[in-house]
Amino acid sequence: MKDTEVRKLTQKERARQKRVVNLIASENYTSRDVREALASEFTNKYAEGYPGARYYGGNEVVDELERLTQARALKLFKLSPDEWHVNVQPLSGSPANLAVYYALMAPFGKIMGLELSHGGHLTHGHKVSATGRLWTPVPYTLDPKSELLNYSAIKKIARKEKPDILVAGYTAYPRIIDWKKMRGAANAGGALLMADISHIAGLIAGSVYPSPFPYVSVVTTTMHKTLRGPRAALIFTRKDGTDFYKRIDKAIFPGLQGGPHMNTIAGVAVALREANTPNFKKYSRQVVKNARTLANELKKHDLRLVSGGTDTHLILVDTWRGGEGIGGKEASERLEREGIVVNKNTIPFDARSPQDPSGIRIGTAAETTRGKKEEDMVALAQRIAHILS
Ligand code: DSN
Repeated sequence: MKDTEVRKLTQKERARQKRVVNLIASENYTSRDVREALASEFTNKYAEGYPGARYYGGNEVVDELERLTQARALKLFKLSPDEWHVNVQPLSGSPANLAVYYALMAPFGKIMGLELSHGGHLTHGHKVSATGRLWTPVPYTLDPKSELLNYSAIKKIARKEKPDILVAGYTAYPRIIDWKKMRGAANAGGALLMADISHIAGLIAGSVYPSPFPYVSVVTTTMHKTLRGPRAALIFTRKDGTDFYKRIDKAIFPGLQGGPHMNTIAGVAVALREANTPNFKKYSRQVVKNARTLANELKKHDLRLVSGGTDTHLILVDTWRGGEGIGGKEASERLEREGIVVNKNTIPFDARSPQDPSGIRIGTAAETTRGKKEEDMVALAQRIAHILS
């Protein structure tokens, strides 16, 4: 690279990434092939529209690329093109969720999502997000005792509030979601069920987490967390006789986005192929094994985990313990000083602020990509406990 300033920063960031232990639950390391696709000539091409229906010339190759990416996305999740459509153009997870709401709900329609501080997402109808201002949020919470989803309570709210869309799939929920029960809750309220599997998509692809596809109408996911792809998102829509998938395509373009980032879509295609291999299945199994080991070891060191443990890549640690411990901000800063990067995070029913919440969120996807195994998790738990004590 001739630009010495940017080259130096790139080198600095590469060195930082190599130096630290990365336990950010939503990050991962892409392969060299994914990065090669991101830096390819596809970045030069404008391709507003969809394959076979573009607004610029010279799109014969990107048409092939987009169709290939769609086919790979459906194949990865074992979906038939007769039953499911996939849009591979969303720039990231938030625009993908926005597009679904924009396509399928009238203004001020109701979005029923898990409260952000309980593990939901801004775009599941939080009031500081456009999704909570343009539509009406109907939040649900976790059970205060078990810190798990309470399906009968969710069903009750759905029955009473009759949301347009019920969102399942979270950013800080370490447990299995019972998709069938969520379907039951959606049915009780006459709602469309949407799964946002951004965090768990790689685990679903690797067959270590139950698939929502048999139960839902729409699935959104980012590519860059457990799926180990570039920063991008996908929207899957069931072809159930409605025109929902056509409406979602229109919401992405021309509704909300312009030209798709074709170089990113090339990276998505590469990542989807990588995820459809026995090696990736092995990787996903190891991600969960590592998280379980880390969780069990942290508990041995007397740390309190929200919900008591994990079924996924993700662990939520209550560092505050009602005032006996330290806040999440201090905990994450202490860890970072020692080369362990996590994020501070609210815990369910958190009495503290999101800027200095009661916990930290830990994930094993990135370090598992780097080859870490259970024995490394044992040592890591010891270090974390020592730093936090
Ligand atoms: N940034 C994502 C996460 O960390 O879970 C949510 O948008």
